[in-house]
Amino acid sequence: MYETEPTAAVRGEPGSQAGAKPVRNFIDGEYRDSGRWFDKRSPLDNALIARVAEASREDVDAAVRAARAALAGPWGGLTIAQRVDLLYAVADGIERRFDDFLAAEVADTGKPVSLARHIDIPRGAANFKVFADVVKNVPAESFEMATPDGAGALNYAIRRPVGVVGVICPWNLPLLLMTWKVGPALACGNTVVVKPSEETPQTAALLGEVMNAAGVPRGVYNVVHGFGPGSAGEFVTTHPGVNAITFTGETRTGAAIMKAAADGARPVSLEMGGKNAAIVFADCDFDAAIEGTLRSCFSNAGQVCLGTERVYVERPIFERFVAALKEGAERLRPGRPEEAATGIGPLISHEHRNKVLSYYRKAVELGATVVTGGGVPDLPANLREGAWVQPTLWTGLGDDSPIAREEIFGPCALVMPFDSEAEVVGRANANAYGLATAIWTTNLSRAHRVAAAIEVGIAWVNSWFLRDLRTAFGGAKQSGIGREGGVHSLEFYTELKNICVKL
Ligand code: NAD
Ligand code: 6OD
Repeated sequence: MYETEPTAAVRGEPGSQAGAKPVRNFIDGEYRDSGRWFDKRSPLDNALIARVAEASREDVDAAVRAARAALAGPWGGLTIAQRVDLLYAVADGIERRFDDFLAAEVADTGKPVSLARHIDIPRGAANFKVFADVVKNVPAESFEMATPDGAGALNYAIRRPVGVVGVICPWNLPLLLMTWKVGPALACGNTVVVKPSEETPQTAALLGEVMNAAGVPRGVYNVVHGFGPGSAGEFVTTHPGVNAITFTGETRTGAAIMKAAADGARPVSLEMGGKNAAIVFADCDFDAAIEGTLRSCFSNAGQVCLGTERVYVERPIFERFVAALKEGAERLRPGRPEEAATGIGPLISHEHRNKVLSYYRKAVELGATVVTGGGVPDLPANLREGAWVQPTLWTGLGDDSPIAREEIFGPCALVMPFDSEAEVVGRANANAYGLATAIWTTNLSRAHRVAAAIEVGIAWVNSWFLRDLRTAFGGAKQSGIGREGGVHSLEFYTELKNICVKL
């Protein structure tokens, strides 16, 4: 096994180094340096690719003040139609600079170009258009009311922005997940201070150029780089000028953010971890279930919150299913993002690889059968310094093992047999998380029954990660608080005000 020092983004001295691109904070419509810089290394080969300006408490304060000024000024004065036009211009700007966003996202994550081209960047643009359409088209409620004098009263509701929204983002789908929150926040008339993951600073920074080119007023979109505790993440979430916080990331981090938000009783929307189960019944379309399960286990090197890490397979097809999964996993070639044959990229960092490999070791210690993988792939010399792991499948462990209970967030899954519908529903639900599930069956009644019984926010039947952005998205149990998507985003990003008029 290849060993190296952890090389997640680390703090460094101010300044820039040869070959490393400077990535700056974007505050009040301008790119700004700061007194501290940290390194961003490529997950592919550990090369230093960027030096990132770490925002100080003062920088975050400047960003929040700019966001408040924009609310009170040019942004707050726009009509919905004017805001909608600007958000369409932002989406068009992302599409015009598609290749720049693609290059930045692939450089930061090492993910295959084919994946980022089809998912990350198009969704970055779509997130602005969809929520512009939502605010344009969704009415608010009204109630006519009888009164004793017979004249009556009319109640009607209007929506107002919540104010400055802090947006704290993870590294796995950086542009997609950031715009999934910034799109609706701006559509509703808020301003934002975004804290991208320290691992993936580039696309959030680049979006500042698009905002300026589209004519979005200064201060509406701000980006502050840095880490969590003692850094920009904490400075944003504890800032009293931030009115609401929307977060995507680990459950433990979400809990820390919730505590910070308690000061000032500020609302939070939390999209957090998962330990998602796929449930494969013997009557499934076998090939479709294999294709979908391979995607849900291994897309983005398993770094998708909705991804499958527990696969329950009905016993009559268990051996055949495991064999077909193994064959599919072994077809996934690790390689450079731009190569057409590349089927899987690296993990985001050596720090994350150390975590994933610790589970690979633990599975063996616990007595798992390693069906395939379990280590680090053999790679050409120019990639050996990267954060690579093999796609891995295990059998032979039960639901009580940490491999079945804890989120690993790597390209791996434990495959387990089951004998009845009631049994598998109980086992899938016996987990602290409740984000997503994928159910594979041709029995329509069973599909509806099981989808209703599984304790998750999102259940797919005979598909996975098929998204209609008008639908509710979020997690049950420890996977999240609140729902975003379509009109549900309006619940978080606006204050609904009732006006009662006595006639
Ligand atoms: P993370 O929680 O480590 O970090 C997320 C963000 O929070 C980063 O920007 C980080 O700098 C910041 N942060 C960390 N500590 C903080 C603190 N105390 N205060 C303020 N900010 C802080 O998550 P990650 O490793 O970047 O992402 C992977 C995790 O995200 C996985 O658990 C995955 O399941 C989850 N995720 C969930 C969803 C969802 O929709 N439910 C989507 C994507 C990822
Ligand atoms: O598709 C989305 O809107 C979304 N929030 C996906 C989350 C994926 C998690 O990694």
